Amino acid sequence: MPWDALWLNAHLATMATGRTKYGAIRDAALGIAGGRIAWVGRRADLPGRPEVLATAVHDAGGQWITPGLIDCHTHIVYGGNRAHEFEMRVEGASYTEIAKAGGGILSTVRATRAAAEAELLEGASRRVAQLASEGVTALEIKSGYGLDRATEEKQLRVARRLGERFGLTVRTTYLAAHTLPEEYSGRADDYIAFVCEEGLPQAAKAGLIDAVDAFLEKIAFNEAQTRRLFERARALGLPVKLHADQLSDGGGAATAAAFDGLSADHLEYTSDAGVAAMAAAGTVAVLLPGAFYFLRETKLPPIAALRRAGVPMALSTDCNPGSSPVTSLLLMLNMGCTVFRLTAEEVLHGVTRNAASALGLTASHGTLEVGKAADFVLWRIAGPAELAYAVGANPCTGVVGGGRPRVLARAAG
Ligand code: DI6
Ligand code: FE
Repeated sequence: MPWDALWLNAHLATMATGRTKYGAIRDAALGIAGGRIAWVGRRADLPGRPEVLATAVHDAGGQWITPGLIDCHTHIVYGGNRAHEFEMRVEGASYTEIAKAGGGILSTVRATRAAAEAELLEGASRRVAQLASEGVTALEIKSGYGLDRATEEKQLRVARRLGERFGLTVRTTYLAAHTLPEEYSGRADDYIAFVCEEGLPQAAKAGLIDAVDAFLEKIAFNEAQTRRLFERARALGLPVKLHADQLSDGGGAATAAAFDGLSADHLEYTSDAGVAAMAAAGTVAVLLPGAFYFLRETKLPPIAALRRAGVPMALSTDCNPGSSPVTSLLLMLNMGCTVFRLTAEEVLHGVTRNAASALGLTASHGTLEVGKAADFVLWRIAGPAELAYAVGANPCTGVVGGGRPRVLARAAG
């Protein structure tokens, strides 16, 4: 018996490059074995009778199957929330003003330092359950609300535990260069030295880091500080990514590209030169419509230029308490289309194939192709565009992760 399971009576959005939109195959079959995809194609082309080919045969009832969705940029592990700052902002204060007044990221740093590890795990679990209920099977989780050794590592340990608890693929990103902690006030270079010489190598040694990120911005770190950190990361064999050009053009896209960055993220203020550098380096553009919307930004990222240059575009929630308290990747598909003017096919590539690329997971994730992880989602829809179309709907009826059916945990709140 070659395969463990086979799905029949399904339409596949494989998201693989091919002749059809969405890499679609209608009236298809999908076989899996040993946690990997073993066969993808038209039902009519199956090499034998289903019962002979697989131990378990499932009827998908005419539903669509996509690859497991990938949320490639989250800060989902944090203490407290920032509803009070939202209240201030809607009454007129700006994000930058709140940050300068000691609020913003630093208020979440205080809450995250104070929270016990179990408390962080429970808080983040509610949010991760929400993402998983919409078909997310892999996500990236950043540190960056600790800014000291113990708390950064606490966040990263929670990230790893979330992966185990939910059976999800989790990629961790070390973001100690998120903002300057209060105890280093006026000494940003000293803080970067601490991060490079102690925080980063020690957390890496503990096996907690898959990639390194920084916030290159006027209210955070400058280019020289970012480069110093990236040099250290690359010397340790770790890939980099960057919060780039979110609130102003700091040359972030080009800086990420110069270090063969997996991705440059946000990009609202990225210049043509930054786009060209990303295209040359193969750096993925991670677009975050939730943050754009939530901060009521008006300057759109250079979507047309990215498209023209052939830069792969991914899309993510940026789930965080300050600028994007978003736990719906499906909502990001809709906003990617309505707010950023991406096509329905582009946004779906953005949470599958290109999101895998932003995490260095291209070989194993992001498309329905033989040899890749058996991570996929069943949807009660008439076509893939429906995933980007409806707001607040969740047509997910089943998830398979690593070849195993998932219980869809609906979040308590
Ligand atoms: N950019 C963002 O949008 C988040 N971090 C960053 O560097 C915001 C994080 C926060 O406000 O807590
Ligand atoms: Fe972010």
